[in-house]
Amino acid sequence: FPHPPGRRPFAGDLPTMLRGSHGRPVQHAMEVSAGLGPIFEVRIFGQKLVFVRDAVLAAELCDERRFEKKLAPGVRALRSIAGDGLFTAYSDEPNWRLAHDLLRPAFTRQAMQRYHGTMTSVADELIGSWDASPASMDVSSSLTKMTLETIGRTSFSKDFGSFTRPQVDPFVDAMVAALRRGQRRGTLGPVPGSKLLLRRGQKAYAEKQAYLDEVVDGIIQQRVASGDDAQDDLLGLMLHASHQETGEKLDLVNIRHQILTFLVAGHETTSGALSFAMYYLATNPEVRARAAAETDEILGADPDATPTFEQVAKFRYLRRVLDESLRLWPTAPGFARGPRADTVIGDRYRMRSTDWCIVMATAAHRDPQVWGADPERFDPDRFLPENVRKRPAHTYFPFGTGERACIGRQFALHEAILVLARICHRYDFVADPAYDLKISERLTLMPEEFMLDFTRRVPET
Ligand code: MNH
Repeated sequence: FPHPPGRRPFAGDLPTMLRGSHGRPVQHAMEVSAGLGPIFEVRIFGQKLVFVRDAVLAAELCDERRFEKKLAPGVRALRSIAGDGLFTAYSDEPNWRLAHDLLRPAFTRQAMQRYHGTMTSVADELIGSWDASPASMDVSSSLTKMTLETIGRTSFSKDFGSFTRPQVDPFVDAMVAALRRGQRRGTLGPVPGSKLLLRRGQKAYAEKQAYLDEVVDGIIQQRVASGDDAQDDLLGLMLHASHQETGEKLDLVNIRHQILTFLVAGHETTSGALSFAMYYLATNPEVRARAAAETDEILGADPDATPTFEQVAKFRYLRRVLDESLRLWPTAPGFARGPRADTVIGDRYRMRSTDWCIVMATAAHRDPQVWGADPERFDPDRFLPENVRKRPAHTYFPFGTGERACIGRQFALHEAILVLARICHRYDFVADPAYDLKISERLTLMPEEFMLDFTRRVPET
């Protein structure tokens, strides 16, 4: 496969991938691979990574009969935190199927109805914090507080006090540190001597890990001790549901892995998606006006109105804004796929059953073959039903694909639309023209240093 110029003996493409990357491997890879065609490879000390940029090739890799999810190094590195939890489980690990079958009821439309009240009150706390200090708010960090509270409270009855306490909960600190460590391990993995490099900070990390486990085990024990055996949230299902056919239940270590999985997978991806949507709303006055008009139409004249459960599904324009934001910046920027048996992709590239490649959603979502001559342009109307129908299947995958696709998709969409509606109904906000979109990477993509002033608006009805 083509590779970026400047390959060296031993280190391979590592110098190219590091130089000028500034801790932003995805954005850097987009740049260095721009001219390399549909598929390219990067060699790092003998380890070969293959990336797919092309939408048609990506669609082929989504064929579940021929391909399945594999764990990219960055995901494998998370197994020290999340073990065989849903996201980090190997496709053939028995606990994946068991947990998937047991936990699916937590993500039905009926379940969303149960979470709606909690989601609403967390959104109220966010709005309260912006009402109280409307100038120069850091959008991504506010939204990250909100999504963490939502997943914590709806799924495990855990309140992190993000909006009510001045200090960040130590659990959140420990989780962020553990993730950073995981990412470092993922990147340094193939580098000779990485074990030595990683030994630094090993002890502090082990302490953080132990603390995370302790808090989560505390959450589990508290529920067990309460005698509450309802199965109406994730934790209840994890503890008390048994498999319809086999009667099997999740064990306590796996439940700990699942809780950490949901806390990690369930908040930064959603807050990133919301933050990008806020960025595009704040920089496109006509989009913002249409969004605000839609909220006035559905919510009416009362600026405190909160969408009901049924109303959330009615914000079709806001949904398109979110879809289009996730097209340009899929906050989970890629996923790994490999063949179930030796095969050929794109009619010419041989893949063995042990091979795998990373589908670069950031690149495939901008492929002109699918998205037209101006794929960089933000245009929510690309997601009008008549336009969606014209596109080939499996060319838009912000939530992954197949049976390992995101289990939390409906949850994320319900929460995101609910809060976007409240924000667009209540405030006007304009980005500082001097702000250039800057994106940080920590497994997920997130706008950085993105500040907005919020002005109260009067709904027009
Ligand atoms: Mn989520 C898997 C993106 C919100 C829980 N998620 C995935 C995958 C993508 C993804 C992509 C597939 C990864 C892969 O193939 O390796 N997730 C998102 C995005 C958002 C999101 C873009 C928000 C926007 N995810 C959420 C929320 C939750 C969640 C919210 C929990 C409430 N996601 C998961 C879990 C998996 C997953 C769990 C693993 C599913 C599996 O493999 O069975």
